[in-house]
Amino acid sequence: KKIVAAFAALAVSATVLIAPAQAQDKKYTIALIPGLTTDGFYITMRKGAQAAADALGVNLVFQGAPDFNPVTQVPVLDAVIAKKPDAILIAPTDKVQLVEPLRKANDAGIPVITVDTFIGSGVYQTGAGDADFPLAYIASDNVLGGEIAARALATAIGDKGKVYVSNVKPGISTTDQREEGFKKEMAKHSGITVLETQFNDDDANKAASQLQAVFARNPDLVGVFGANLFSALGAANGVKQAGQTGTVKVVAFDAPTSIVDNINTGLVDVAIAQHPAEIGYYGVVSAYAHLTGHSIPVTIGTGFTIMDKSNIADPNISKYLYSE
Ligand code: T6T
Repeated sequence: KKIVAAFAALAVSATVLIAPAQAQDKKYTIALIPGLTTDGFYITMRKGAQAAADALGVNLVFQGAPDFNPVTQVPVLDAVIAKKPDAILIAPTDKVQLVEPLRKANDAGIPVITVDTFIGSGVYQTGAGDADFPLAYIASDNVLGGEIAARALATAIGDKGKVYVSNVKPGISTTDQREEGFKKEMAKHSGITVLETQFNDDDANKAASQLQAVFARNPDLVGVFGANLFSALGAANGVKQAGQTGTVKVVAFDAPTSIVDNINTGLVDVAIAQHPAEIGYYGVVSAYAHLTGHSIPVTIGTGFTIMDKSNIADPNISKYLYSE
């Protein structure tokens, strides 16, 4: 009898122990909406997000548009909101145009965290402005990235000559900040002239033609900063097509696998790899922490890895190349 009673007591305490654990067993669904689906940067971000989702038992939904454009991203966002996920991670494709569409998510009680890009000023949860409602912003320090790019290009061109920025379009927080950081740093280099920025709409072919047009107008062009993956690939192709490999120096933001060849052949001097997997990982962790009652930092800054001929063969460096 005594033994039976002991078992009964054990069963009761076991129930007590198990009950709260079961309450936390809710399977959360977190949606990740990238800037576009066919970009190694966001493909890598998804992998990091999936790793965190697997570790936490979260259901991750990845849904995006095929191009980097608010006109195609907003309907995707609306469709995601209609499915009522527990949280939304999103790389907004425009600082202003995504504010009202994201407010709908927030008004529907869906927590919003922006990854890579931000809306408004990017300073959230302050009560200031009309776009401070996202809970957190997780991204590279893009102003710093632009400064790093400028210093690398200045070194590559011996601190003198004409350069320009190949950029996507105005209104994107990341690429605007990279250009800002680049120009801020270049203002300290009196021998360098920064020509007018060329906007390519995230189209590498357009970036390549623009390089050739700028070079035709400025045969003394010595460098270009490609402010994102497609801008950089396009600008580098333009340099190659113009037969200027090694003469017109290229500093690239982002690190698709093709950058390895471009670095090894001397077409690209330096590539600044972001850590998109880290952004995705901490995006999911932050959303989960919030959903389970924990406070989260309002900004999380992720790092860079600088790649050039001297280190690109090192596995500790090449592991930061983006997935395809
Ligand atoms: O550079 C990344 C990202 O940080 C930016 O917001 C948009 O372009 C990329 O996705 C690269 O194509």
